[in-house]
Amino acid sequence: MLETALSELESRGVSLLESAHDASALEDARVEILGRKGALANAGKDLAKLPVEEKAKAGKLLNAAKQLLESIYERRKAEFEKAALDARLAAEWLDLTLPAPGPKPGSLHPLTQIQQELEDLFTSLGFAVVDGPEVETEWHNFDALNIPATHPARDMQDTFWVEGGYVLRTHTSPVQVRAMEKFGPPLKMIAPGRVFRNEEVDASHEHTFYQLEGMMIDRDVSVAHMLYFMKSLLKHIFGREVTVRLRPGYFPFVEPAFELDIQCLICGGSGCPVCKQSGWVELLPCGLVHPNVLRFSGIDPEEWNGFAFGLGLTRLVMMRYGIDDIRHLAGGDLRFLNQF
Ligand code: FA5
Repeated sequence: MLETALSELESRGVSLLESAHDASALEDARVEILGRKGALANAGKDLAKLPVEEKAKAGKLLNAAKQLLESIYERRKAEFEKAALDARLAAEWLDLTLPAPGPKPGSLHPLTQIQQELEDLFTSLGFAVVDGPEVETEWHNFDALNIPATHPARDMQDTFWVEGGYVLRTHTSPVQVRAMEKFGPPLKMIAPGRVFRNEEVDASHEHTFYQLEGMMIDRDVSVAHMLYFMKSLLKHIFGREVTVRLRPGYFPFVEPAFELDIQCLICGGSGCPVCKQSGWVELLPCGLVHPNVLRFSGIDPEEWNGFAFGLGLTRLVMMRYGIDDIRHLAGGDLRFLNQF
């Protein structure tokens, strides 16, 4: 009786273990057949109840069945372990001979790109590119530009004062003064750079922004010369005619003074937050250098005269690329910068 039962148990075990399709089905089969409370263990209990003379024979059969089933289990377990390892190796395979990806290439900030384009243009026109300090003397930033301490024009450029009579420069115009002092006439120079103002920040105003100063001192310089260079500048940057308007302006260091505005390229002139709904953006104030400014820098205004302009470089970048908020340019957000 027990012999028949054992042989049935053996074939059921063989079929369960052989047909397991994955490691977890194999484990289920092991528990059912070979486990502590499994079919073989139960058969062992039945065997204990047999009379002594039958016990030895049945015991041998049971052991043989156990060995067979255990060997099948071990073989199948090894098969699944190998398959799992192969799959992992295939998934994690790495070609160590491939060249490393290396650092991501960066690109120049749009402000730097336009600054460099303008430097190239103006050097080709015979201008020098000069630089000045960002922490300026009060003299260079204001007084030498015909803006004495009591002049109301100081209020138009409220700034950050540093102890000892220094200011964070409010414009690039002090570089005109330094260039006149250093080189004297005749002079053709541009000065791109960072400037600072105590400013209410909005879509078109930053407290820290960039300007590009231009100056030419020679004999018989006229407004026509000035317009020629400013038009060349705009044509170079936009590659096409853009609508501008020239209107009277006021700066103590030029006389006559003009404001050159560009029709807003964000809204096409219909009005938006960048142009404060006016359709025009202040971009390029300019004028003929005031005789006092020449005199302060040791140049004789009877012999020499000149023009100067102060381009809003950050605003120019906004117009060229259609950037509708100046704050994008200082944010350092790579999602924004990667577009250029
Ligand atoms: C000046 O700073 C004069 N130094 C320009 C000048 C030079 C006039 C030489 C005559 C001769 P203004 O404050 O307008 O002027 O600034 C010049 C330009 O800088 C503006 O037209 C504008 O385009 C830009 N700008 C001014 N304030 C800001 C600001 N807060 N944020 C961004 N751009 C500004």
